[in-house]
Amino acid sequence: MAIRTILHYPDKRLREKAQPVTVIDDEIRKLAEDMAETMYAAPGCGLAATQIGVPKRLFVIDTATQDEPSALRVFINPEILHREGDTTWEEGCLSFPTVHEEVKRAARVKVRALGLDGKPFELEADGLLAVAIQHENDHLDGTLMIDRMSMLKRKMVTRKMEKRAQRGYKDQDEAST
Ligand code: GNR
Ligand code: NI
Repeated sequence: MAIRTILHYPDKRLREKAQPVTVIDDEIRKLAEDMAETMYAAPGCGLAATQIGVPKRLFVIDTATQDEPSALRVFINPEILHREGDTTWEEGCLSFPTVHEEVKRAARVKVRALGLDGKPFELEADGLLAVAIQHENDHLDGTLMIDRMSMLKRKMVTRKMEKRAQRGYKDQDEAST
């Protein structure tokens, strides 16, 4: 197991479209393990392979709260089959440290994916899990939460992230908020 480096906007690799996983072998199992470890260490409730510079279609999610047992889910080659309703959620993204902004998404989704065992499964989700599935699925297409914000907020966030990159991430993020 290893903690991988999470790419930060404006890293261009975050804009790459990820390719389907063709075989679930030891390499993919190791990648999924590393992604889970990286997500828990961050900490975050989801992580897409794109965010660690691996352009493959898989992500991990664990939306369990602190008092709940961990509930790691691995989604390989996910497809959102159905979206229903609307919700606005204050989202964060590990590729946009310190940014928390409201994003509108479907309130409920039905998703199909392969598990680590290679077997297809379907899941109907609402609440944070539905939001996280849409957020992670977006990463696999190179879509970021700024793409779903108002133009004004998008400009504020991109400028903040560009300044942060220019500083070489040396200062504490909190110092600039
Ligand atoms: O840790 C995360 N929290 C979060 C909160 C609300 C909506 C989406 C997310 S996903 C994010 C981790 C991340 O960047 N995944 O790509
Ligand atoms: Ni994200």
